[in-house]
Amino acid sequence: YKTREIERRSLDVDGLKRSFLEWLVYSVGKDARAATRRDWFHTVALSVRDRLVDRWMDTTRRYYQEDAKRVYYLSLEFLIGRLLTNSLSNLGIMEECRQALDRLGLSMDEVIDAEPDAALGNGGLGRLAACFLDSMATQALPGYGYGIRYEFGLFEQRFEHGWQVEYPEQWLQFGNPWEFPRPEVLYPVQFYGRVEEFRDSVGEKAYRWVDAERVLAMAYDTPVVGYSGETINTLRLWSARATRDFNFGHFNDGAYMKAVEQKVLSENLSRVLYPNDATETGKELRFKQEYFFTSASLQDILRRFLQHHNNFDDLPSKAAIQLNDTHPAIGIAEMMRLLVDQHAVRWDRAWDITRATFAYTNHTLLPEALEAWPVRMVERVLPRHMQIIYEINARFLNRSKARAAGDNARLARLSLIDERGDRRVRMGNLAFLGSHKVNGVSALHTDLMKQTVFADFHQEFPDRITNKTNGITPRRWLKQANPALSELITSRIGDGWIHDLGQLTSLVEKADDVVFREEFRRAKRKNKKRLAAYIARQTGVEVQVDSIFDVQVKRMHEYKRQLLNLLHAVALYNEMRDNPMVSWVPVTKIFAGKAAPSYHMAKLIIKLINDVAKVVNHDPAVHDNLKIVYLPNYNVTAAEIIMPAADLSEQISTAGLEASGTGNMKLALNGALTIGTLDGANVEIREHVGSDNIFIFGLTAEEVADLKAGGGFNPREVIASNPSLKRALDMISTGVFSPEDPNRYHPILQALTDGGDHFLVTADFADYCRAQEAAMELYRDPEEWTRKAILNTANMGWFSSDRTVNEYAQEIWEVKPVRAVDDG
Ligand code: 26V
Repeated sequence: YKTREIERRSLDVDGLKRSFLEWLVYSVGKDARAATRRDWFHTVALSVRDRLVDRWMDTTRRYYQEDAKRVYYLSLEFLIGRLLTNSLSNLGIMEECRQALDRLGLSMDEVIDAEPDAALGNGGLGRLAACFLDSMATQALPGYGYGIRYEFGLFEQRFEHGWQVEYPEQWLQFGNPWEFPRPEVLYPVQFYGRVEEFRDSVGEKAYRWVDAERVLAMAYDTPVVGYSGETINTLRLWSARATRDFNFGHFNDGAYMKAVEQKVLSENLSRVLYPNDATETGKELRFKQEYFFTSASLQDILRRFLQHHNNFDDLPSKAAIQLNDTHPAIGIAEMMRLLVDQHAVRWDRAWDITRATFAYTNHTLLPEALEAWPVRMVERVLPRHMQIIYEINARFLNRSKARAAGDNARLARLSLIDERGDRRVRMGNLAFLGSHKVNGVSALHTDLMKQTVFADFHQEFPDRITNKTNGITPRRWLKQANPALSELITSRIGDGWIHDLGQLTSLVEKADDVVFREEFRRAKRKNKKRLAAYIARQTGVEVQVDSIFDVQVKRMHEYKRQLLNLLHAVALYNEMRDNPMVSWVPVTKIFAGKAAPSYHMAKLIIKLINDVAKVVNHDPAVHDNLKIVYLPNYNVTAAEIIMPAADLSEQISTAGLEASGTGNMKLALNGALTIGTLDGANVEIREHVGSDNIFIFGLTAEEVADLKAGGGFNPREVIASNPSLKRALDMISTGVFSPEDPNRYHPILQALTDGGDHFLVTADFADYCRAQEAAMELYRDPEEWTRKAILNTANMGWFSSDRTVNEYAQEIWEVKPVRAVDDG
């Protein structure tokens, strides 16, 4: 037993090798000859997991013993990706593991590649949550992630004849070696039923939620390894289980089959991640998912708090609950219910405690993305919560300044209930009112929050809105994804940047060092070769490593304007054909990203990109100077190959519509130059990297707002006055790219003309082409391009999620690091 214990902890090559062999045989149940790559992945993951457990339990004990204030990050999404490289790298045993596998005749890269990508999120919002977990653990902050253990992550995207087709993403099919099921951590969550009024022991009115259906939430814990492995935090994901009522009891007349059906239905709660559809509002299952994980998390948080306390006065000084968007905003009402109904706290006191505990992050201003649940549904699914929401609303509106001023229009805007049409609960207003701090995710976005969606609330509570510009973890997005550049950086400035990314500024002077530039280019080239091989494998298209890798990778959405990029590609294609004697800078346009399954326009744009790619890539007239590829199934794993290989980063959303962006940060950190609008965090990226080292174009957010307010924009005039734009659009509309179905793209042309070009693609086209030409011109001068690329990497340190999380910790959560006591 003793030897085994030591074996499980040893971090050297021999110890690793021995524990691989032991795990393979005794837990995976295979011998080395029969083992598949997947078996080896499970073997290695389980061995690595052994080496986390002691420190994980140490961390948990440390927090418990110090009764430390904890942060609870409630998020419907955690876009984690793979964990093997992450764990090895943060534990510092990457090389040891590689050698141990080598001695067994195995390739580490193949083992790494056998891990499925945990895609429990849609895009930026979910990936931000994952970066924050990494940064909290790295900085010894007592942070817990709470979410849902979806059986199916974000759908797998394939192309069939150029059209997006969705397949289920079965990441758990072969088991998940990183998680620990906790069948004893189980909470009931109720739905439906009705509310009874009664008199409590002192004769006051009180309420009881009765006749409700019950589902159980069961915990699965995943360790979150901070850099150096000193702190290991917990991600707790909830899975729906039917209550025992379904399993026992007496059955007759087919009631048995009904009961089993009911069991299956209640377990559907954690079945699948919603793919950010345009049609989510009104989807009862989605609302139930939100309440399911929020209620279980709050019950767990209160249980942990009550281990040390016997009343709730100190809750705000022991727990900070961060709402990642409004998805867990029902938690405000749930906390009130738990305090008032279950723990007999008086309303006013409960409200003060709730507000002091919660904070809310807003991630979008797009009106169609703001959650507003029909009152009719909320009162049916959560009748007691609907009452509580009415009570919060009545008390707030009674005291508000607007009432004093008799401004009824303003009162209607402040209300938690949207009374226009079918009545709806505005979850953003609920989250705002129930929180002591509300933050935006970039400076521009936070300003716009104050001016638009939350203008009235901002007047009412002028100190509540604060900015916390997003960040990304340098461990995954530089150290792990880009070993070539990481090693180069470390060779010059040491490895302190890994936990203190601001140290990259020491590279500023290296931009003028020819040798460093040469090595920087060599690292980029290596990454481009790796991406070129990936592209060939995934799409069959051969791309030139010497071409500009012009990258736009993100969810497909009209406001992100992939269409603008594509129109430039068509215009460039025409120019190349018109002027075959010019020595063109070769360009590879790389697209990747999923469209929501019901977002028809987005799917049509994907098809158009694939159609244009087919024509361009096979046209000998462009002499391979232009290639267009759309990589299928963009996910974290693909991003780790793409980000390090990019030369040009497309961040071209209509100004005012992208809250922050985080892909922009990953690309710039890896030495891509940005071509972008002054939107989201691009504004701050320009401030940090310098306006000479970024290609900015297009209307500003203010100009966009003025243009819309004035109603003065006619896309047809813009098109008529720009021959290259007109020609590109004519080609699309006459079926040059879709001869078998010439009218296929009329909805797109319609949207750009009669539709009013809502996202100002035509309005920004000319300036975008100008910026693209500037980029191509600069690329002719490798020294100058590299100098600017280095200055990007060197000045992106501020965008580490360590900085972001620190700002939250100090200004919103008031939590401090809890480090291991140095017993040396
Ligand atoms: C959701 C929906 C759902 C309905 C249809 C239209 C639509 C459009 C956008 C969204 C996104 C909701 C929230 C979100 O994911 N925001 C993203 O958050 C990132 C992290 O803060 C940020 O970098 C992105 O700019 C922002 O879009």
